[in-house]
Amino acid sequence: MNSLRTDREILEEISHKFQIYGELLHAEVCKIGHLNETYTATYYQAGARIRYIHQRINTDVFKNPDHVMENITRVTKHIRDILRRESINEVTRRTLTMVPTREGKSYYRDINNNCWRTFFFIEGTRTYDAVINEKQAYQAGKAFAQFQSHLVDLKGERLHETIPHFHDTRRRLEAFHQAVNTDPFNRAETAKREIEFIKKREKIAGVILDALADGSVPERITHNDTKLNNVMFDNSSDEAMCVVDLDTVMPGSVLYDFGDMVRTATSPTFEDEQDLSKVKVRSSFFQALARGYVEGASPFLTPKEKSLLTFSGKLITYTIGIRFLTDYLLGDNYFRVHRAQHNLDRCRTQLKLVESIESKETEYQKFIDSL
Ligand code: GN1
Ligand code: MG
Repeated sequence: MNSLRTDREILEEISHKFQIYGELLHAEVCKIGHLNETYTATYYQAGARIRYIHQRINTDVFKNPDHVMENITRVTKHIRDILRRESINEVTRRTLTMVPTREGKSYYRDINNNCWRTFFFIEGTRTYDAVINEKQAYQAGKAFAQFQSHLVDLKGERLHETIPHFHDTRRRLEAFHQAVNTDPFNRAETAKREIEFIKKREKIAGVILDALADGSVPERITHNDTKLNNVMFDNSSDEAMCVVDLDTVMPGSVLYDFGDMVRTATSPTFEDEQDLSKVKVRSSFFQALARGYVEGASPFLTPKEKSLLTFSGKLITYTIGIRFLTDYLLGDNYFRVHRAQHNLDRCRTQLKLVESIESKETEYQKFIDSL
């Protein structure tokens, strides 16, 4: 049966479908992200070892892989053109490079309807699941700001919405309420405090949505998944080289991007830390991140956007907390889990971070205003 094929067999097949002509030596699962399946594959090609990333797109989440790949193709080409025009060195370490299939397509659909795509592996870089020093927070802020800035002048049709209403906190709350009310796995009892916490703060849900709707915050092309571990840092200089995971690049608000950086680049902990006493936004990291972001985004950032940056950190963290809890209540179908209550643990860290931001919100925003 096909479903029983080993990773090796699957990757052997995949390896002949892309414009890679060497022999596959070995491949490893790359434990990154909660959704797609990612492999690092080493080939022997023209006398050298060369690595690629093969990735199976999660089509339950990304229902239209053509749209995802069209967006990524346009965006990476646009960035590559800018970097070349500016004579920046190491362009293929600074933006993702897709390897097309032998038929010239952006992805390969296998006999089981799995969709596979391939990128150059960016050598000499690494990712962090938790931030270690302020310089990294600064670098991450700057890297995502630059990414947004590169896309300000992308011409042509509006990008596809690869996941409609992705950061729509109101809709996320509706789904949450439904999960609490139906409680199909009888888990609500174990999350009483978290449910209350979320209900108490519902009024913040519409702030950015309303501002987008009335035009006071502009729609822009944004990354939408700006977790710290979507930044590749150079092994020796620790410079942020490249931002990856471009599946959700689509029209949105830069505020959500900044918010997700606050969520992931200011606490010393992993997203699923169980000791909540360790989970907190540290001021010096927040400041470094904000400095990097505002420096990079100042050419386009409006005063209104700037005034909502701290709030957006709270809002997106709250929103992701809601999503983890909803998934927990509904039986963990969306985010990959590795232990019992994993999504509940993830929700708890998010809510702890929300509290942590709340306690310093005015101070943090004052700092941003001073930049
Ligand atoms: C998912 O799996 P990953 O790291 O690409 C999710 C994000 C969440 C994140 C939480 C498409 O991202 O929205 O913030 O998990 N991506 C999608 O870690 O839902
Ligand atoms: Mg992602």
